[in-house]
Amino acid sequence: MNLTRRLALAALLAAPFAGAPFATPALAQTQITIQHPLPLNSHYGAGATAFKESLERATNGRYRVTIQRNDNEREAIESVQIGTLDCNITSTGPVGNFVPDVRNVDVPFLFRDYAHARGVLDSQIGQELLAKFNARGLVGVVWLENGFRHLTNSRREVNTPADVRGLKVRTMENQVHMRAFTTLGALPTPMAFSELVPALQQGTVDGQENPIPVIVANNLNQVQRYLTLTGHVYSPALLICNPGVISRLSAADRTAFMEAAKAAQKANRDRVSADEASGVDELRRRGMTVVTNVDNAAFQQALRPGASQIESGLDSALLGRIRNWQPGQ
Ligand code: EAX
Repeated sequence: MNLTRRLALAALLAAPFAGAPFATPALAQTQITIQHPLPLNSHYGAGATAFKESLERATNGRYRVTIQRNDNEREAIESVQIGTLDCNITSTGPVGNFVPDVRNVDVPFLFRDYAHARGVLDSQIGQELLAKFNARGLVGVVWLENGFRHLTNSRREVNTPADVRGLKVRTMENQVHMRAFTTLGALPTPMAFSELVPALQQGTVDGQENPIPVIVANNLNQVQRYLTLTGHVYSPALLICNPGVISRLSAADRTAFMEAAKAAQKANRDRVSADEASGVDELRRRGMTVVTNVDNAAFQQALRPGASQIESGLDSALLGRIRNWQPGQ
């Protein structure tokens, strides 16, 4: 090889470093993916977004959070459990199939109002329930909120428990809820949220039950005509993660992670409160017939004959603690 060619080759080999400062290795970045079943513009999306912004800011971008929609909560929990998904936000509906103790918070009319529900879940009682996830290959990171569930259907106005009789009602895959609707004389049909709208469109079911934020965010008014504000169940939600996500955190990053979880809880609950304040009027505006002055005591009375069945296998002492909980406890 002649001198010219050797000099050209040497110049070529030196070029990448010539004048270029030694490229500092890009700071290692950890990806965390969170799935949830609703539109980003929803009470779950608000929580996920707050988590993302808080953690990315607190770690100067060393953590990057990706938010995805997956409207099959049970499948998402399974993915978190086997480790193919980092975290998900879900209502407690399907969670009792993974962490049986969680079924205790799904009992109809267990929580008096939002203050009672939030107070209990933020108390020692809530922490004890979160600790139950560890033995099941999951981490219950923080309690979030879905809201008080109300009944919708497209067959008739529901004013009293007797009006529920004979309705085919989609429920979550939750034994406690299914037993409650059976007690009311309905025909409970459990299915994942991902199957709900097609089932309503095809008439496979007449109705469903969900909190106002879910009904509004998913435009269920397009497939349901009547809304009855039964408030029959308070539906908690959760941020659940794979244990590996948590165990890989340094002490400092774990603090940032938990602060992000609290930010998610605040944003989520604030959005539920906002949707509760405006959602019923919005659904009326969209054309739903809304029954507001519901005799909740009549629905509680109608469920009493089934109470032992509904609460079968649950923790009666825990249910008593929840019912008797007062602020400051
Ligand atoms: O968590 O499945 C349901 O009805 C849930 O309320 C919904 O997925 C939000």
